[in-house]
Amino acid sequence: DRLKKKSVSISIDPVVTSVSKHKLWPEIERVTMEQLHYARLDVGGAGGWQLFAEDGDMRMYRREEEADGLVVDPLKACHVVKGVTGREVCNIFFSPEYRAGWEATLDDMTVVETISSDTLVFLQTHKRIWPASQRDALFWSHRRSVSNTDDPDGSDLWIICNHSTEHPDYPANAGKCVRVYLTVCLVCQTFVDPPKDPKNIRREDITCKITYCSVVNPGGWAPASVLRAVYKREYPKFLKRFTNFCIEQCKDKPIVF
Ligand code: 16C
Repeated sequence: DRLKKKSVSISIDPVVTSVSKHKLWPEIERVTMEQLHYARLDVGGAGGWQLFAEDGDMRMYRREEEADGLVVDPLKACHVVKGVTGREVCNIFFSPEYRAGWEATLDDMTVVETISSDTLVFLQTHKRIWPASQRDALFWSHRRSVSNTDDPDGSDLWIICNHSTEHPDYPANAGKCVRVYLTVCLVCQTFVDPPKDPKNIRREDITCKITYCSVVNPGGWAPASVLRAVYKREYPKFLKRFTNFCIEQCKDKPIVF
């Protein structure tokens, strides 16, 4: 038994060892697990969520909130997508190579640090909304799977958590952009119906349940009415475009569970 323990401790992936020593790691761990908990809470009841967009299986809720006079309305969305797994959807949301294919508000994206294969730091500039200044965002993005013992019908969960950070080489508000501050998470779970031997599962048997939560602080002045109008238009557009992109990307490829 002692020997067994020893072999476990020496087989730890060196990347995992180094990521857990990174100065951001305690924050990444904490925010990711908080966001997972928050995403799994129901939108009914005392949360005060109001439905603002609905299309097929997609539902989008928001709460009107302000911080220091700026609109920071939290958003929560649920969607059901057929033919893709949670792992595939999360992989597309996380991976830099797909971003330009679905992120319609993007002007530019750079990976400024690779903390691990599942943890990157992104600098993005977004399209300008007249009459406000252009915005940029600097955030870490973390991907992980979480075992899901409470739900015998579903598979493990996959989560991507994005959260604003700082970097000495990319100070906020130094150029023409105003920096936004964001906390975003995408949580996905795969269901197979009817249940089958894994090697016989086809894309039409799989369904992915998606929860997307977002809070974006605009970081500086932007008219509330313009912001809320942009929210109302851009979030449904994002979730439809993103999920259609996932279906297109995956359709002729082997299923990745
Ligand atoms: O979660 C999403 N994308 C991820 C990967 O890119 C990541 C990024 C979040 C970006 C958050 C918004 C940054 C400011 C956008 C400026 C809006 C441009 C609109 C242009 C319209 C012509 O987590 C998907 C994100 C979907 C974003 C929907 C739009 C959100 C509007 C938020 C408004 C923020 C303040 C803008 C102040 C002028």
